[in-house]
Amino acid sequence: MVRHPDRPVTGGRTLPRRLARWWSVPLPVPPAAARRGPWRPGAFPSAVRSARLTSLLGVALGVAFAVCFFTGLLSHLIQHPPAWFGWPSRPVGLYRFTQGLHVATGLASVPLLGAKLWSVYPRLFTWPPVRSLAHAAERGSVAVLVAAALFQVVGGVLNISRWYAPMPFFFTAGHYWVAWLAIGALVMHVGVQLPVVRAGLLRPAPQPRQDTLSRRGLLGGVAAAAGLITLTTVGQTVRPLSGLAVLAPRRPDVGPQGLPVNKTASKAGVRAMALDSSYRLVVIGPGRRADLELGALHALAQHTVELPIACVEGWSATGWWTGVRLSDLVALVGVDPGRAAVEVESLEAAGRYRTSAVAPAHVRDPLTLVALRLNDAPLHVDHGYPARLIAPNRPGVLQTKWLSRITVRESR
Ligand SMILES: Nc1nc2c(c(=O)[nH]1)N[C@H]1C(S)=C(S)[C@@H](COP(=O)(O)O)O[C@H]1N2
Ligand SMILES: [Mo]
Repeated sequence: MVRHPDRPVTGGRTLPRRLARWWSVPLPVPPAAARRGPWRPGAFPSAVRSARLTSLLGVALGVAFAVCFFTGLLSHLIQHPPAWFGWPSRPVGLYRFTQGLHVATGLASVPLLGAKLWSVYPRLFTWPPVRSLAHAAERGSVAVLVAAALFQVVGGVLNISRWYAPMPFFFTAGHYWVAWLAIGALVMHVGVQLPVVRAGLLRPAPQPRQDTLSRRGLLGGVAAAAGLITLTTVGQTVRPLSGLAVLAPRRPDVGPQGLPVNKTASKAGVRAMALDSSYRLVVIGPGRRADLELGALHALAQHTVELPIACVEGWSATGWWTGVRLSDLVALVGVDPGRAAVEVESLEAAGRYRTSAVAPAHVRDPLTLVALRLNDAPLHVDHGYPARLIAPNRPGVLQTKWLSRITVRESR
């Protein structure tokens, strides 16, 4: 389109331009008499609130949310891999690190989000409440962001505390989809607020009034709260700090054989079957099948590896696992372990974690075991006796316990 120099850029006759004008047409201001309560001028006298404070908190929260989003997305992709996605089996503790970071940044967001909402909530009561449709849309997107952020942080904390009653939906699916909503609204919010943040951070900090909490004091308090929460929870996955993990929902060293238990054999309804002497592990290949009783499994070459269980909930614990290499079982049914994909099944009749897929990288890794022993003793029934999968760099949910069947197929 050729733009004539003296034709104004806005105010043309094209439909988008007319819409844009209509979109920002000022709406009528409600009568002044309606401006009461929190809407009256000067209803929020705190001198601590400022564009600078909100900007600093916003930057910290933005970084925490970004890290939390990407580590969470990674965890989702590992558990539900699309065709283009491959997750390596090394380094052994990579998932332990990324998921520890996911939960740690989520927990650190609690005080950051609280302070950020406190610093901006007077804006809920701007006057007039809606200036134009554009203004209404912007306020609506902030409402979505706040609701989604609260949903993610509160839901995440409930989940790691294993308190599912307030969440009458499948947590993982809700947490995943609302994460996209939150990150979309966050990107929009950052786009809209960037000039404000820049100005807020470049402006010199104004002198706080003497009689109130200082801005520096508030920021210090928020940083201290975030630090304290991190210090008292991160020990659930950072072993040297486990002594400080007083607020962590799980102690990484409490449980049978010194490891936490996610779901007990009784809860999974497999206890009797797991302890029955007629137990067999069935390995099925494309052309051959092996039914292995416990004695036969013990008669195969045994290997011991040091590997962590790294739960999606953010706790992790290292054990010494002894058992048969998965690649040896694959070879037993005549498939080249270098080119095999596996599905393992548990004795559980139902439940989300009764099966898991093992991708070729993990199948051929010599550290991937069908473990029969833990820390130099037979596996405790709650840790998956008679046999469980343990593989390097894999979420806990995929370390299937009480194995009953292994299906092997050749991969391209
Ligand atoms: N069959 C089966 N295996 C399972 C589970 C399960 O519910 N059923 N829970 C998984 C989860 S979420 C984790 S974190 C690990 C925990 O293993 P542990 O209980 O031996 O510590 O087991 C995994 N294996
Ligand atoms: Mo888990």
